[in-house]
Amino acid sequence: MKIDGMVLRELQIPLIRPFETSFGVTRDRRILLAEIRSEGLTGWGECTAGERPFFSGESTDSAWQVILNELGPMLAAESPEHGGQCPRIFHKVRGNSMAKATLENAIWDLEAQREGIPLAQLLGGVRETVACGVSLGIQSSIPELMSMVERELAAGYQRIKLKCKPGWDVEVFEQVRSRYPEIMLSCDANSAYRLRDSDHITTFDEFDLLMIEQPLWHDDFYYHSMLQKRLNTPICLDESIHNRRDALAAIEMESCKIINIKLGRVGGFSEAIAVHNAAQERGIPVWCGGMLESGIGRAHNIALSSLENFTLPGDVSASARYWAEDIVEPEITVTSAGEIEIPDTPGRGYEVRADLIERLTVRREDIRAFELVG
Ligand code: OSB
Ligand code: MG
Repeated sequence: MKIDGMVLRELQIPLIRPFETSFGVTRDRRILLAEIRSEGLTGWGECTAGERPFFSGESTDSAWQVILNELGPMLAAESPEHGGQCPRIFHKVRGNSMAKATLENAIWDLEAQREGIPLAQLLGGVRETVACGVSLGIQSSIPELMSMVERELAAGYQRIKLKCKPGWDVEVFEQVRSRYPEIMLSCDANSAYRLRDSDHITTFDEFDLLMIEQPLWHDDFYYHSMLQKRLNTPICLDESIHNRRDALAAIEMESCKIINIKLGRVGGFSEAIAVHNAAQERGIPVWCGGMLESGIGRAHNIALSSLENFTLPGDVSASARYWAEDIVEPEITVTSAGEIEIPDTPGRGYEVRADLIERLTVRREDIRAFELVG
């Protein structure tokens, strides 16, 4: 398709409440959006990099630089027909998967509109609804957390995930589990533990958790496989999985029994589908992770979650949990059964609010096709 223009923007949007993980607190998001125009249509992509390089090595600023100076010009030079061509177009750039996903996902978004089919269908999705869970950050007290759990269960969410770290774990699990013996409960350490904590982590088994997400190092498979041997609770890997090969290695080594797929972390829809398929063929369930996205990233997560092997509730939840006003309409809502209906209209299925995006934009730059070196 002929690309008529590409724009990169940074939006600054406060979260309605701070989100705390083992690696830090996020209060205000700095979100990059790519807008790719072709033949009267506009595809949108959202960058899921954090403000600081604490979840992965990428940040809002690194992605801005890599998109403008490297990936954007490569894409402009190729004018791909399909989102699936993007990994080849970008292959010279190592890493920077969240920057790559920003552009690749915008191309898929555009392609679905051009074909006049829902993005979920273009991806090969088969589901009509997404099962939704929530990820609850570390709170200043257990009673505060308990009231959040109560509110989210009342709203219908099917699974509660508790962020944890040394000092915010067993006591918290004990209280939540004793009050709610039957709920689907999991935890996410974001790499907060070390191998010497293995005995401690095995005590999590008594809380009947659905999974323990990324307990050890962000880049590890081997020590997770050692830990998994000692645990009854399944380990789920998030940070460690960047592509299909990582998924295969983790499955082969028995480093995990469940995989969290995040579009940004794996570099976009193509690799997300490849990870999904590899896991499905080996009987490993997957679910869709979240990165505190605005409505555009959220719409893309919803479409991805329509694939068959997304059998566990994702961290895909309502816009109103994050934003006073979302940049898409309708905003994303969850039913009292804890589900999001996957749109059956062409493209991403949620309109962008151009006026609001303009108001929230703090920098904007045209992506240009430079003379490429090498
Ligand atoms: O590990 O899943 C994670 C947010 C930022 C960085 C990492 C993670 C998260 C979440 C939030 O858990 C999920 C959401 O978007 O609600
Ligand atoms: Mg995680």
